[in-house]
Amino acid sequence: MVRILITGSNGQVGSEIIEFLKKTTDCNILATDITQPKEQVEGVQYEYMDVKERVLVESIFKKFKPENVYHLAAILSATGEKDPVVTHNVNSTGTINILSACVTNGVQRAFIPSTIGVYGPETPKENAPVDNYSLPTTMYGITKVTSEMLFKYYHSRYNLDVRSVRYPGLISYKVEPTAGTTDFSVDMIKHAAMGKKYTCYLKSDTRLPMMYMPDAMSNTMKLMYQDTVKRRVYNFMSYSTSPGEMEEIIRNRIPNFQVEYAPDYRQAIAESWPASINIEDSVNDWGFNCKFDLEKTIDDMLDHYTSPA
Ligand code: AKB
Repeated sequence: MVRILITGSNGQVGSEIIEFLKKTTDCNILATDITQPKEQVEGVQYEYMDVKERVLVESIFKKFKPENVYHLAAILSATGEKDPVVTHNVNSTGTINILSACVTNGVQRAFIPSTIGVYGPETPKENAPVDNYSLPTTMYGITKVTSEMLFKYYHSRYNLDVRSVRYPGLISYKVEPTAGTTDFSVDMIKHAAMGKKYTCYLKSDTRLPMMYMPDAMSNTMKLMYQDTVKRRVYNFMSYSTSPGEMEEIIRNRIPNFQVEYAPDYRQAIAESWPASINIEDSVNDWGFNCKFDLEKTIDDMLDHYTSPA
């Protein structure tokens, strides 16, 4: 039974990873976060852990002795702009604390997600290359570039097997995203399912890379189960879409759905990111592939909101 420690376990990705691992692996999971889980998954242990607290992190690792780690605790782009110092402490200090604990406790493999937020305004808008990102303009992006540099350092200096993907906007219904720039995608579908008008904080033609959570999970696990990898970080994206395009697809299913556009500070964040990113290495190196296009994503999301299991 593989011993797996997860940080940020109550978040949008954390809660899905726990479910996915439970279904697909014979594992003993310690789920950690700074908040209580809304629902506890049977057979999973839960513990308070603030990744900023190095001594606490070390002691929990020493006690649990994880073989694999999924470090998901992070402050996302929109909230990140509200308090840059806290964002830096959680995202950068938190990451080095986890990397250090992985080395001192002999962790075999770690997953530390990155983001399209590492790209900045000078990056090509379309098909942004995996290796050539410009300087990000958000604190979230700065901390994630730092985190990529930190895990590459820990890999080359300590031979720690860290793997990472740059997630695009992730669309999911289980735990909603609360703090990102791409959250409109989930909010819009949810409002439509509830028969409510939606006020979107981005302009209708703002295109961003996106992906449905089941594809994000299956591809993340596929990467984690490769014996070896050629790169430490891979790009993930299923489709590039905009609020306007999503509105149109939803309106084909719910004709009276209404959207109003009232861009706020998140527009500048979205405009600093590429509209699409290059996923060739993910496809060629280990067979990245997605089942859900945008229409299928919207249909599946609407189904879950209107007839929850
Ligand atoms: C955000 O919007 O901050 C995140 C991300 C793209 O990393 N969803």
